[in-house]
Amino acid sequence: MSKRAAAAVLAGVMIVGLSACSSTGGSSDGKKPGGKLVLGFAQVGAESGWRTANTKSVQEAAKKAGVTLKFSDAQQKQENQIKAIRSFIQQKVDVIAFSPVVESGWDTVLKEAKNAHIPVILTDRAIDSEDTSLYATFLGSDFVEEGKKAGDWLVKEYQGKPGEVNIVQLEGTTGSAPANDRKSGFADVIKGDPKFKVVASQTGDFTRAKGKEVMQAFLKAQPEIDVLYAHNDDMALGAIQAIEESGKKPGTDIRIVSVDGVKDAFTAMSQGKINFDVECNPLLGDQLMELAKKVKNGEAVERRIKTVEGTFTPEQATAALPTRQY
Ligand code: GYE
Repeated sequence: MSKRAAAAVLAGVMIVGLSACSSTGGSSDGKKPGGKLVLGFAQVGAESGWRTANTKSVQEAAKKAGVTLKFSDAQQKQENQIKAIRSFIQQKVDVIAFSPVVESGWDTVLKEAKNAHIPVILTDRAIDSEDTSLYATFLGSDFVEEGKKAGDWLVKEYQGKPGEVNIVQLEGTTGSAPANDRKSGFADVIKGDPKFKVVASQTGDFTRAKGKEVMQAFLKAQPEIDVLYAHNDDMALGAIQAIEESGKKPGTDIRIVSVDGVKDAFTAMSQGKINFDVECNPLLGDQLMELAKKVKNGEAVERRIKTVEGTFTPEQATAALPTRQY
């Protein structure tokens, strides 16, 4: 990160920190006496279309629910997220919610939240801590299932067709739950048939720019690529540019399966450039606000709340495009 960006993050954390004095203790209805429920939300960053939709959903839902939202953007860095969570603890927010950049390394800061009696909600991404008392609930998708859906499509697509299928994989952020799980779910399904070969697999950090860059490297190093499996749409969209610039036709010369289901990917599908998209729902805001109120009130909540999602063929994506929200 540049010094300027680092200073901006620090300034953001400090501004959030300064408003600490206005917080007072909570009351039993989940609100400050005479005030609103204060939710500290530590977001991953702004790396993808999915993330932008998720942020908007959380911000709009907070407004609607009368929740005061303290929002922090970690720019995909765990250390920034830890700083933001510490700052929320200092400010004595009522509830902390966050979408962990990576799965490991959260115990210390979450113990601090626990000691301060501030309930924590995981949204979107999980952590791998054995101490499940460190968070009240986890709201988000089943990423292993998403990887399996991508694999199932591939198996069906190549059923009865002879010859090897060379696959390149664009992985999400290293160490993140969606990257780990989408990779393992997919691998589990395709391992049943030796004709499927993952010939190259590398992280594109969930961004278009990196997706393009890594796909360019794949195209140079791999003489035969049949399929691209991208862990999110933004990387697939970046890779499409690389494929086109190399003189190949995305969706035809190289078949593409991706995850998320954002509008830009649906547009690419309607143009025949992506062959299958596994949906991952970013619209978690309303459910998050409801959960925040409940955990603040000490009400019981389910430990794991899975979002309901489907899959899209190009025909289905084209039909859904006019009304797609994100
Ligand atoms: O798929 C990707 C984003 O955690 C589910 O993060 C989320 C993932 C999503 O950057 O586009």
